[in-house]
Amino acid sequence: MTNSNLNCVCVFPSVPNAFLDKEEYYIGSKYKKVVYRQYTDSTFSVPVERKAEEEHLGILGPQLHADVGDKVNIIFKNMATRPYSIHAHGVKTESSTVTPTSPGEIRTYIWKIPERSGAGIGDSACIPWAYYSTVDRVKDLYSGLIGPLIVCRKSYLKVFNPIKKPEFSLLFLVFDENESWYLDDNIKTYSDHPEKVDKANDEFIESNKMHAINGRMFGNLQGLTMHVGDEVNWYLMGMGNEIDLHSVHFHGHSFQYQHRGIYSSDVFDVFPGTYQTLEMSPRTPGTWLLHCHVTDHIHAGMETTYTVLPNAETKSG
Ligand SMILES: [Cu+2]
Repeated sequence: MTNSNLNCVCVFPSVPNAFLDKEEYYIGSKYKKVVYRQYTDSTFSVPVERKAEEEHLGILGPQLHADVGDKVNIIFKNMATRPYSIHAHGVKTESSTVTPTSPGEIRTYIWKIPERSGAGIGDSACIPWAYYSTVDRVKDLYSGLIGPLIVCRKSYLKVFNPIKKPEFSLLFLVFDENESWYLDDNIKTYSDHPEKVDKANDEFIESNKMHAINGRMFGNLQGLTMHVGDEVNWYLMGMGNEIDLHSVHFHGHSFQYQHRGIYSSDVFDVFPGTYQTLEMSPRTPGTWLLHCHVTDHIHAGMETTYTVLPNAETKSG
């Protein structure tokens, strides 16, 4: 374990930029999205309140967990205004097509978790996949429908619970709001002069590319809080376009990852459609920068912080 970045000076851009400013007619920093959210039962009357350890998920749906060999029933109600679905990368379904669910409709999606979806010999015990909507994979994703599915080795949960590791899922994705189903809504709601918007204008298009971690930018992703002594799993998820080549850099701590061997680093590259578990043992209390290392993406806001609190032992010692 190395702490080579302990002395980094971390500077956030102090001037707002093209992505956040509304100027004369841009949309600004806030967009209407559609999201996956959990309910207490199939009446869909009471939403499950997010706990502190889930706050970091931001725009993501809930962290779903399954073991290899499990059959997962997802009861899905579409409360949005256009057809959507839910399907996970890496799972087996009975049909080769995923049936869309119309607004107001309830449908059960069944996911089987085959051996091949679990960790390989050289992998961490739990590995992330993504679930998303497949009615229009591109537009549904950019509209906001995505979440993490964590697949663990068979019986891993039984063996290791109740010693639960803190788990943080991070999606590095430039949300291209030009591709969202809600672009017209957003122009109408948030632009100060919707009538002046030219959707083909290059600067307008650029202003809608939101360089986000879990849908949040410029240090606004909250809830990445852990303690000295924790064994933390970070689940990195990559999605998107050719712009979505992200070098995920943690200040303050290195992590370990497995790929036919165990490696230590503090940077890990994610590409669209790739997922990776990083294991970290935080030892140094503080608030640390966590960001994409691509210069353009730093300027555009793909950065946040994580906080390591001292544990009781450290405090008394
Ligand atoms: Cu990046």
